[in-house]
Amino acid sequence: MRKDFLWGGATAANQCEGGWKEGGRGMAIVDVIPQGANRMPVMQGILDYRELPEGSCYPGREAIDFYGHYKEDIALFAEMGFKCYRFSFSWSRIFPTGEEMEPNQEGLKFYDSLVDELLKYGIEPVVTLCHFDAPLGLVEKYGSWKSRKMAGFFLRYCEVVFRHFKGRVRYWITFNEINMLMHLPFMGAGIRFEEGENQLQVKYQAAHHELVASAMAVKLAHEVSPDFQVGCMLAAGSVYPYSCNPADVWESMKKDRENYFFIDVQARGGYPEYAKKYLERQGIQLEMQREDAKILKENTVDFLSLSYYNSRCVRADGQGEAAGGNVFASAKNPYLECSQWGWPIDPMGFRITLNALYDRYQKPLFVVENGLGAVDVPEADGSVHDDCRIDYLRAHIQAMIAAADEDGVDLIGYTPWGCIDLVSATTGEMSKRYGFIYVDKNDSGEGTLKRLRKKSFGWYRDVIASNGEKL
Ligand code: BGP
Repeated sequence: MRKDFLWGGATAANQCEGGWKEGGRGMAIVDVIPQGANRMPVMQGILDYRELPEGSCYPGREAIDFYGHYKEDIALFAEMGFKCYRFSFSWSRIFPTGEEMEPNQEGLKFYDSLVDELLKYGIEPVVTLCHFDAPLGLVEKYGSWKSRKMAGFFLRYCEVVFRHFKGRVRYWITFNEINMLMHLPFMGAGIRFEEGENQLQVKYQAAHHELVASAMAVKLAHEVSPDFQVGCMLAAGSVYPYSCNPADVWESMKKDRENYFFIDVQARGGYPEYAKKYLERQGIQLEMQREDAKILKENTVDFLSLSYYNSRCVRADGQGEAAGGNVFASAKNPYLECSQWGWPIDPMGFRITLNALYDRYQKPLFVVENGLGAVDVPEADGSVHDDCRIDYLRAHIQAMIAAADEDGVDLIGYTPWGCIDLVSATTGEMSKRYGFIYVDKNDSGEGTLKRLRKKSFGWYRDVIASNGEKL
């Protein structure tokens, strides 16, 4: 691996920060996403959070209280030797309702302190501007990304943080897993559907707004500092044909394109022909402004970031078993084992995905999420033996190193997801743990929030120290 490879870890404000009422923070999308059976319909935008029963539990509000523990947590990251740390700013901590003309100074102060703490240890901050997040005020008043106005509010927020953190933060990611908008539109983008609304139309219109906003953010970033590196972010995972039947192969290509669409716009600078034809066939007409095509064309991203948890699989006949636990519809791949949450485990697919993305875009890749969600139970002495996580990460790191060293994929860094246990995005559980650091909190919200080093903690420290040679 290259000597300056950025080993680190990743979290996001919506799932770890908590402190929902601290420091003048405004309400955010995550604050109204409940735990339990209502979670999925709310995230899908088909159940209105204002209709939830009283007493619903909202795990993101406190999360693991990174807000109150960040110094302790960053010290642990430093102990593992992190070269970088990916996290997100909470937009509503900086613009509480989204509409203020001036930022909330207390919010900026919090991130000043967080960023300075990282820099103190020589850890490079990698900031996601919008990780399943937006001020609830903008959701309520404008319908979030349904409205073009959202781009203006987003840009105001970008302008403030770009100028404020210039010289301290270099890597920026615009929208986390931008393609998640198609699957969990409320969680991803604050979209709630009205009765009878054409959902596909709404989603693609919102996507257009985000894509234009992302390109405008790239433009602004480069104006503020030529040093800034701005990336897009894809929930990646190549789609395999279930068989060599050409119908399956064609289906897999179409499925891949549903995801590539976003990155084709962000990295290549315009709507691809297949997407224009698809939208036309679906009867979708997007409202675009005259300058949009130019903005998209002239402001492509500097790098591409991605999450990879698993590959996907598709059958043209739609028959057979579905892969469990997956927000992306996928057929069950008979060659793969699955995690406790039913997500397929496919390290080879990681190498395939990295190669496919690099072949297609020829831009540096940054792996900003990967990992295994699993149950961990601390022993009486406080040790946590998470060997299955080590096995998962070892195999994936090997595949990633092969992609870099044998295939020549240009890789910037690797930040496994949930380097410290945090709230699961899809399930809202604490028990779906990804961390090298255990956090004492259960699914009912009880626990001391105490942090413990898992076995993987020492293992990953050695991986980093040997630049991936000691696995
Ligand atoms: C990605 C998100 C993360 C994260 C991860 C794991 O989709 O970007 O926010 O949560 O998946 O998913 P989960 O938490 O559902 O296990």
